[in-house]
Amino acid sequence: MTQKTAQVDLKKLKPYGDIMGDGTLQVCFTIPVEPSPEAREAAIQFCEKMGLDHIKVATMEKAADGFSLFVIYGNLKHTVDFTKIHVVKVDAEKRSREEIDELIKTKIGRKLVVIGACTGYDAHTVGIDAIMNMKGFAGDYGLERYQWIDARNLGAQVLNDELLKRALAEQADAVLVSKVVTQHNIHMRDMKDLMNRARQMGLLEKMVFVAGGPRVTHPLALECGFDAGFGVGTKPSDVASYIVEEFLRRQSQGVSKEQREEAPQRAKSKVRPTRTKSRIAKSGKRQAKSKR
Ligand code: B12
Repeated sequence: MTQKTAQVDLKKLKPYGDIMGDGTLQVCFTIPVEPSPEAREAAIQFCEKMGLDHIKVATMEKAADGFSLFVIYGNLKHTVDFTKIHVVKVDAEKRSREEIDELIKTKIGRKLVVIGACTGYDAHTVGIDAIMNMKGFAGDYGLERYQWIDARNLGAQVLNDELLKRALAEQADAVLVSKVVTQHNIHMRDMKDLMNRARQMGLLEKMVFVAGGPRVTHPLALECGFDAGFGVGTKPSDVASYIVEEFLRRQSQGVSKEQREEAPQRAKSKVRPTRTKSRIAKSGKRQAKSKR
């Protein structure tokens, strides 16, 4: 694999199957007709329209009455210029639980209070539990396991107002919000509402706001006014790494509220900048919080 990597044309990147540049990929889909030679031909035509050639139908099976499932291999004609890709992403060095605990202990000297909930009428607790509860997710311990994080998981169906009042009362350093249900964009409405309330309560300066869920992305979270967003496959240590780094960033550099509020607009712009430095870190001075 190492030798093949050396031959990669990053300006004309293609999926890899067997030979560099072959563009081989697998697609799987269902069409709402019974399996038949006509259904197979329809599936091939879909693949041609997707830009595949050398199409091989590996599987055509009845998925249910009136439905056929296909697994198809083909070679993609299209290429992507990898050198021109710019992604707005969470900017934090990935650290282990032990490293994060050590960082908080030595650089902050007190436990970070992290409060989290699945908000609104969303009853999906599994995502926020995966991040916060002791046992964690995919072999990565949850925030409750961190010695220097005081993790408080409020569970599901917590209203925005309630979450923010608790965060204020408990002097939270970070607020974690889980949104799973996205029907009619309810997740975005709820997320924006929470951040508007947080702004009105003067909490933007005081707390790091993080959103997560299967349909949440970092740019979407920025658009809704959050500091960061995490999606599918997130591990607790990803979140802890970000929170501690962001906290330290604010402590050392500070940032003005105005600059911070203007930042989400940038995520909407057509040319999305690569965030080699944090959006927040680049902003001006912010007073480090001193409490407890
Ligand atoms: C389990 C489940 C339920 C359970 C929830 C039980 C519980 N205690 O959580 C029950 C049965 C209650 C349920 C109910 C409903 N559900 Co449901 N449910 C699911 C299911 C099968 C699994 C979700 C899950 O647990 N995933 C596992 C976790 C670990 O993954 P995750 O949430 O993505 O979390 C990870 C990341 O996203 C991220 N993350 C998540 N939150 C956060 C937060 C922060 C701060 C961070 C940093 C990261 C982070 O980290 C996690 C770990 O990597 C999904 C389908 C699916 N396969 O995904 C449907 C699904 C989510 N449900 C769905 C729906 C529609 C409903 C109902 C509306 C159905 C109905 N008509 O009644 C109700 C809604 C009830 C309500 N008021 O919310 C839809 C949502 C569609 C949409 N996009 O809006 C899905 C996708 C099913 C589908 N395909 O239609 N559901």
